[in-house]
Amino acid sequence: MQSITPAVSPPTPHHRATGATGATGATGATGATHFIVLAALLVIAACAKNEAAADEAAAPARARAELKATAGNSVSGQVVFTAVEGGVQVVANLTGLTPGDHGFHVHETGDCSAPDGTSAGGHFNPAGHDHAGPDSAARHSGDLGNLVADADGKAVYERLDKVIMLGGDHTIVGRGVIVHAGADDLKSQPTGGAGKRVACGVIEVVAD
Ligand SMILES: [Cu+2]
Ligand SMILES: [Zn+2]
Repeated sequence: MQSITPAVSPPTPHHRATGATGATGATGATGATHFIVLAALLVIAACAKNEAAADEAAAPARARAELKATAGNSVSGQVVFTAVEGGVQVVANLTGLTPGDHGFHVHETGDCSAPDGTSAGGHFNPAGHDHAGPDSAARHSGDLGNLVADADGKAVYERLDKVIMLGGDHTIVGRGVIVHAGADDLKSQPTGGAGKRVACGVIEVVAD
């Protein structure tokens, strides 16, 4: 603050002198204005830098969800989310599925207490987009498409996703992961018509 005070005060005494000093006063005022604008920009830049640092500090490198079967089902497994260059690597391994496609999403609420998994709420959608496939430009953040189970009911899913985030306002940490009984058609609103929820898990940070 010491450096700002002298830059603002000098023009004042010059105004008391003859008419010729009007220009001097104006120049001094302009200089002071520039200085204040510059100082304000520096403060704004410093704040932005601090916010970015806070976001980085808050974003974990890895998160995981242990999926457990909802009532009447035997699906279980694990989903791991790892921060990588360009996005988040999603790797899921599930067993106990019926062969074929199964809708696979991050849901809004990390609550699997309801026997049918409905306590996890709807698809996580912080940007207010329509439901879509994982590669659509506009989609729910939680739209991860389908798991594909083989004849033995096992599914392995791997995807580098550029939408979901492990930190910041739109973090998926603390939210739910749901696997559905049927296929996500990637277009029906608001859930892709994927049917009942057969497994549910809560996304938690993995300690290093
Ligand atoms: Cu879902
Ligand atoms: Zn969706």
